[in-house]
Amino acid sequence: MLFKSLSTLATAAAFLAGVATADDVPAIEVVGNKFFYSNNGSQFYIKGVAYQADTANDTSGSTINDPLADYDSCSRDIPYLKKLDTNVIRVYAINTSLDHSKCLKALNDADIYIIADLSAPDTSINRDDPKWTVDLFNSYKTVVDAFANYTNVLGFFAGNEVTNNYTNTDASAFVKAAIRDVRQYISDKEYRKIPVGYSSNDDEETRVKMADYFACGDDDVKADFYGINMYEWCGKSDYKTSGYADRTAEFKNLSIPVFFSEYGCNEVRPRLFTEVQALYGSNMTDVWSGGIVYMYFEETNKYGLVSIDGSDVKTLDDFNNYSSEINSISPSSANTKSYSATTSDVSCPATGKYWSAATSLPPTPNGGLCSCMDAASGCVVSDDVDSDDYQALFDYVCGEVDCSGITPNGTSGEYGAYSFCTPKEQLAFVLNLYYQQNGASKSDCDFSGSASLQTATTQASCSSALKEIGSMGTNSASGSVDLGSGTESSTSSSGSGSSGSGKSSSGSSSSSSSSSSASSSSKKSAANNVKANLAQVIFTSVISLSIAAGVGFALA
Ligand SMILES: *[C@@H]1O[C@H](CO)[C@@H](O)[C@H](O)[C@H]1NC(C)=O
Ligand SMILES: *[C@@H]1O[C@H](CO)[C@@H](O)[C@H](O)[C@H]1NC(C)=O
Ligand SMILES: *[C@@H]1O[C@H](CO)[C@@H](O)[C@H](O)[C@H]1NC(C)=O
Ligand SMILES: *[C@@H]1O[C@H](CO)[C@@H](O)[C@H](O)[C@H]1NC(C)=O
Ligand SMILES: *[C@@H]1O[C@H](CO)[C@@H](O)[C@H](O)[C@H]1NC(C)=O
Ligand SMILES: *[C@@H]1O[C@H](CO)[C@@H](O)[C@H](O)[C@H]1NC(C)=O
Ligand SMILES: *[C@@H]1O[C@H](CO)[C@@H](O)[C@H](O)[C@H]1NC(C)=O
Ligand SMILES: *[C@@H]1O[C@H](CO)[C@@H](O)[C@H](O)[C@H]1NC(C)=O
Ligand SMILES: CC(=O)N[C@H]1CO[C@H](CO)[C@@H](O)[C@@H]1O
Repeated sequence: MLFKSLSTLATAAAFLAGVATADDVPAIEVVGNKFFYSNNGSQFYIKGVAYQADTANDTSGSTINDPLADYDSCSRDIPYLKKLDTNVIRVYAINTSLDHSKCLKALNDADIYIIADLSAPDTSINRDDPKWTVDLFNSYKTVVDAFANYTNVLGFFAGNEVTNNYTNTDASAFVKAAIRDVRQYISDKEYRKIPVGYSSNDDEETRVKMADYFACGDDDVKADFYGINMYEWCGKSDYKTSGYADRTAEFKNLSIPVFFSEYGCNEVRPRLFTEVQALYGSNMTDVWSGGIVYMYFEETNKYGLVSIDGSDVKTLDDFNNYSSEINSISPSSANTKSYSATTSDVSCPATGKYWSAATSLPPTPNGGLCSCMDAASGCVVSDDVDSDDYQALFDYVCGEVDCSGITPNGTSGEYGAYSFCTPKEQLAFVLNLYYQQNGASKSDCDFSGSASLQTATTQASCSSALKEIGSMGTNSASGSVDLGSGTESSTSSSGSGSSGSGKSSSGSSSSSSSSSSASSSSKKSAANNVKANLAQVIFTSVISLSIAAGVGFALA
């Protein structure tokens, strides 16, 4: 008993310290283009099942049916997942205000890992209007925070099928920025080095270029892994006819792990899952790290392995067929002790008709900078304007002034310095620009009552960044000033005319701790943006200087 309580104590202590305990499965790590168990260096193949009910219903504004927040359900299903030798489940949307500890622990005890999507229906990058914003980054951070302590979290997807054909490849620049920033966040928080990747669709024209795009570049911008949702093998196909042979040839140069982030064509039912022998056989295992069958739950789209009726689980033909296939594989196994990566880094895809995402990525969202700008604006949107009416204001004002400062462009690689701010903050920026350019009289800040004057203030910690960015918002701040951690409004937005006159705090030596929290990598990318935008800045400045009498902001 003494022995037991000692070990319980040790476990409790380790738990409190956020350290892996003996009961925790070993973390999975990436070396070259493969996954490995961190404890013994054995290769890890994903034998996965997509596990989330009602994803088809997940439209914006709907409630997330969180598969890891309901212990009754996950504990009901784990024995069935084990019958399929499942070692990974993929979950698509998490509600971070719910508790996931019981399901994560139960999955850990069953040696099942999780790959979680960071986005959710209301919080994702929109391919038709892509942005990488402070709000979105914050919501991705909360998913990372909720899962980071669990060693059975294999990784995160920073997006699923965002770019889906050659008409919207620019959206991939924003997803790649999300990967860069989430990886940096994991490092800044001193979490375990949890891999962050992307899950793509399988579009003929973009699939190779997209994989290369996510895998290319410096270590601090590359994805840790790449998934492709693969539905090419239907019914009784084979390695060549299905397209798998061609895909394997196309992906063999990737220097990061690649796997099927969904698979299982259901054009012929019941599904036979004969592709399992190919995927885990020697034709493919040098290139691919396994796959995730779509999906556990039977729904109207007829992709289920089981149907659920309350606490009853009924296995379907697909379950039995997949079970016999997955339980009969024995893929070859590499080991980190003898493995050395054979693939060198791919180069970024050339741009052309079918690929137009810039390699210059959007800046790291920085809420502190937005607050600085907001407070420094003399004209802002009135508080009583409904956010539904913001677009009409943008449409009007951006017809009058140059809105580059709030506009991101993933094709040209030019991103306004305030393109990650909230719509309200962005309105302050453009309304103020209009106000300044038209002579800064009260009537230039009205817009039928939608805009109002405020006393512009610039805190000491803001002034050099605002100066660098310039009145048009088209340059970017170097990382040399501490603008806070990037969480919402970390600098007190002394917004509405707080007594202390225009240039208020400039003198006060409060110069908030200069320990630059801006990471070296974001510094580097900020510096790159400065270069990328310089030509545009010069150009814009020439035009705008003649219009804007002086500097639009209250610069200290
Ligand atoms: C993770 O571990 C850290 C360090 O012990 C702790 O502060 C934090 O609350 C834990 N987070 C979760 C979500 O359990
Ligand atoms: C390595 O560790 C994993 C996890 O404990 C285990 O499943 C696997 O069998 C081990 N590999 C070898 C070769 O012992
Ligand atoms: C999701 O949609 C399907 C089909 O439209 C419907 O049967 C099901 O009840 C919906 N589930 C939820 C949770 O709304
Ligand atoms: C998340 O859970 C909370 C608490 O149950 C609930 O109020 C909220 O609506 C949920 N959000 C989503 C998007 O499902
Ligand atoms: C590309 O995808 C969008 C969004 O799904 C779709 O509306 C459009 O028709 C597609 N275009 C082509 C050329 O496939
Ligand atoms: C893979 O790399 C080799 C050697 O650099 C090259 O010849 C080949 O074209 C590449 N294949 C693909 C699909 O990019
Ligand atoms: C491996 O490739 C060969 C040559 O294309 C093919 O004949 C064989 O069926 C493939 N093996 C599997 C398991 O698909
Ligand atoms: C983005 O830049 C490209 C290339 O410079 C240009 O053709 C395109 O119109 C711009 N897009 C927007 C939305 O401004
Ligand atoms: C390959 C295989 O296992 N096929 C089976 C799939 O399920 C159907 C229906 O149960 C069986 O008839 C097949 O033999």
